[in-house]
Amino acid sequence: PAALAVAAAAAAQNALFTMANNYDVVVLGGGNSAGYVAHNWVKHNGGPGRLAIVGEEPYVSYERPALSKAYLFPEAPARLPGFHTSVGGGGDRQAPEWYIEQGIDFVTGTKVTAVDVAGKQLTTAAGETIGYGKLIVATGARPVTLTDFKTPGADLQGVHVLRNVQDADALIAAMQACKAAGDKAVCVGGGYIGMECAACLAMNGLDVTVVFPEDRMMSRLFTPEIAAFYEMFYADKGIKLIKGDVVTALEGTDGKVATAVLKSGARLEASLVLVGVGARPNTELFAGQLDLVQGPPGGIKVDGHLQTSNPDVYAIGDVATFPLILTGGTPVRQEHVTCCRQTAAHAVAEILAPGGPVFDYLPFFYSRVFNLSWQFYGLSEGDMVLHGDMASSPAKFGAYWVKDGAVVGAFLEGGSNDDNAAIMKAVVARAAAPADLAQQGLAWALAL
Ligand code: NAD
Ligand code: ISD
Repeated sequence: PAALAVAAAAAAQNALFTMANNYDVVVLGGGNSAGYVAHNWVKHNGGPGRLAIVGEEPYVSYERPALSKAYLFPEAPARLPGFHTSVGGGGDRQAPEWYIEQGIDFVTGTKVTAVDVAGKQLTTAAGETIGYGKLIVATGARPVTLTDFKTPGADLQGVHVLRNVQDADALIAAMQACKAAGDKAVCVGGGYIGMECAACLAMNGLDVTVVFPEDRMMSRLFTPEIAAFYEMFYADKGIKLIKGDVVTALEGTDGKVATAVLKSGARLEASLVLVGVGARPNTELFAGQLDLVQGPPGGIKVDGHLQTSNPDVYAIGDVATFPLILTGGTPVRQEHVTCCRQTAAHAVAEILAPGGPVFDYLPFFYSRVFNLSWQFYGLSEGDMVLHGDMASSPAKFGAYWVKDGAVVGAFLEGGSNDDNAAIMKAVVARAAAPADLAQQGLAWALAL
């Protein structure tokens, strides 16, 4: 039934559009980035009838971050069409009708199975072809699964990943069944998905254990001091964290998961297993046609104009590996909604008025769980200086990273919009760090 509903949603929407067989600009992939291409196309008067978006998901673009947060809330959860792009970026809520009004064709539920870069043409699963003048690749990334790790039992029923609305709907159904049966849940991975979803599962009244190999949660970004605060908070909410361990097998009966077996030998009861062990960029359609980055961070290589090795093809969002000006051009991929918004804006500006400035990105990450909310800007390099009060309620504390006397990164929990803007400004300015930075704390950034 779920698959039928999805197909019906895509069919109903596609009935609104007539697809031409050639466009000036085609976006391949209908995710978060594609919505921001459309937003910027309209903003820069790209004109009607020139832009098409082709996506496999049955919905026009939406703000993906909602799926691991408000979509899973027990009370008043976010639902489409409430969070279509570009509500998160402060723009119009671009429901299907919006695209029609703007003269942008957005076909959903349509998988592109081949791209002929030399011939400037896409082929869909149904065998239709779409020609383009410029192509914007926005194919995103897909979750790494336990099947990728060849973990026995990875395909049992009850094992979930989270990337799209269908995944989230399946997770919600599993969450309700797990709760009704009085069963337990296990989250695999201590990164964004693992930690945001563990919080939501606990908010829904589930007994949750999170398992990850590192010595602390969110180890990509959190220092031991910062992680200790959030780990204590999770413990207070009844969430158990098993660090330094991995799931080596899942066992079940009648095809349904029942137990997670860990490398340490521990066995955890679980009828719901949520896997958040990273994502891989969707580059396969371009193998042998565009320069791809072999090895981490993977992705499609682009230059400072987001142009790939073929000048008529651009790449944006999670799939694009671009030079980070801040570090002298290190190739990076940033799986983050801010990057998808900014790369989309940059590619559209470049296509409509070539030869603009190069893309200069400031790494930014944020998360919201329970009543907590943090933001991070810049680089976590050099010496870390902690400030603020972790023990206050609500907690308000932060950290600066100081390199060669300048502040190159800043983290803040519990900041207001003004506070967050101030730490960002300090990082952008690479402001000189005073000797008493720890004592001055947030006040230092606010006074700049
Ligand atoms: P992640 O990289 O944030 O975290 C992956 C986690 O899985 C790490 O703790 C890693 O050590 C662990 N892991 C890897 N292999 C494992 C194994 N075999 N067993 C157990 N743990 C293992 O990736 P994610 O949480 O899957 O998120 C996917 C992408 O979506 C990320 O790029 C993330 O940035 C993005 N995302 C961002 C946000 C946000 O910015 N707030 C929220 C959700 C997702
Ligand atoms: O900010 C975020 C967030 O919460 C995500 O899930 O960025 C990611 C993107 O949706 C994927 O990179």
